[in-house]
Amino acid sequence: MQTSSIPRRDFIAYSSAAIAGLIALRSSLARAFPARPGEEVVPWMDQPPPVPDAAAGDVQNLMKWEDLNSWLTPNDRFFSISHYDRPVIDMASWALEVGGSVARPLRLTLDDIKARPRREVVFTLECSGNHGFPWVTSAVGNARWTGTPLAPLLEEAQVRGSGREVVFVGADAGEEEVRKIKVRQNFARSMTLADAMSRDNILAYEMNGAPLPQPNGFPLRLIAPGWYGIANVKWLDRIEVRDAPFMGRFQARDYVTLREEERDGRMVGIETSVGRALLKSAPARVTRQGSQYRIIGAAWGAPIARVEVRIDKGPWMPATIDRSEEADHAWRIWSLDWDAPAPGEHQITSRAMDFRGNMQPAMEDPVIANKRTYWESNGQVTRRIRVG
Ligand SMILES: Nc1nc2c(c(=O)[nH]1)N[C@H]1C(S)=C(S)[C@@H](COP(=O)(O)O)O[C@H]1N2
Ligand SMILES: [Mo]
Repeated sequence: MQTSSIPRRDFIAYSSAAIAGLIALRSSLARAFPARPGEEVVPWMDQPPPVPDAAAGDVQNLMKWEDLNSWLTPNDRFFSISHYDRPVIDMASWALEVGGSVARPLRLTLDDIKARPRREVVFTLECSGNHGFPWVTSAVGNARWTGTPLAPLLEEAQVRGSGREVVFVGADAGEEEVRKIKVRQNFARSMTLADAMSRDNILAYEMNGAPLPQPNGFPLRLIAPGWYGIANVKWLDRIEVRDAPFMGRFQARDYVTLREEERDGRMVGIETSVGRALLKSAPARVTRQGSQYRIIGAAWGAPIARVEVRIDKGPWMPATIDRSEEADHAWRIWSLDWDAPAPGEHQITSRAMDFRGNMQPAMEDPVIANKRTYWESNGQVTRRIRVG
């Protein structure tokens, strides 16, 4: 599977390279992106509208897909989303607390956390609202996150037998109303104890080798690879083990998907909390070198086996997946050469397939068409472009 999907140009290079040279080639490919000297970027015709004023505080720094030219998203080009304030943490008094249903509560300064074992993970973080509104189509980015594994910390705190959920609490807060009662609440999200204990989870203090930027959660955030953005709590302040399910706003009242499903010929509305990431892809940019066009995109949300591209109403064509940079939870960059397209307007759609045989759903698929809320919009993305 792996071998048959190596792009042909790479395969030719591999077979003619000496073993020693192969290692050097690998590391040079590791910096590659499907770019050609002197190419120009052809902008999409269907540009997203600007972020509305009412959401401009929450959603910031959305990238322009046409600007995507690296596997890792630089920190200054990484989007940020916050639902309350964006707290500036006073490091003189900050410490992470681990408490609740634990036998040994912990209190750790940033230095304590940095002194613990270090682990890094490259993870593509997407907001589950991405493509849910016309103005948010690029709330996704790929970064190398560094921190300390979460599981040993929970083990040290000795979770009691009754503990079933782990709540991650941010320093940001706002006023919420529950049955006419107003209460100030911190941003918080939970996971089952088993999910929290996943070896993938880290408490991250670095992003792409720099201290975590303030908009992305300085000094510390949860990085939960394989989960939508919402689970990756920023400005982390407290980790609390609870005996009963957590029902906070961003767990149980918002970031909830309402979908109608057929049951014995009737439609039944089912609400689920947004959690694990879903298989997705999108065309990112079209480049041009004379009459040679190339479509480049990204695919993420699951281990990507295959990406196909459709131009107008034509056949689905396999894209070449760049395997030079691979990480379990990171997006794959793909490309398709498009030689001498006819002048005029064209539509470009991509669809991703994972190694389990799942396919990114079409927009008409009931799983998307019968979804009533905007979260988890992982339907196939179509972009429009003018040639010539
Ligand atoms: N404390 C806190 N963490 C948070 C949020 C928030 O509002 N407060 N927003 C979440 C959402 S909705 C997303 S999509 C991701 C975005 O991460 P980023 O801002 O680093 O891109 O952070 C998540 N973590
Ligand atoms: Mo989000």
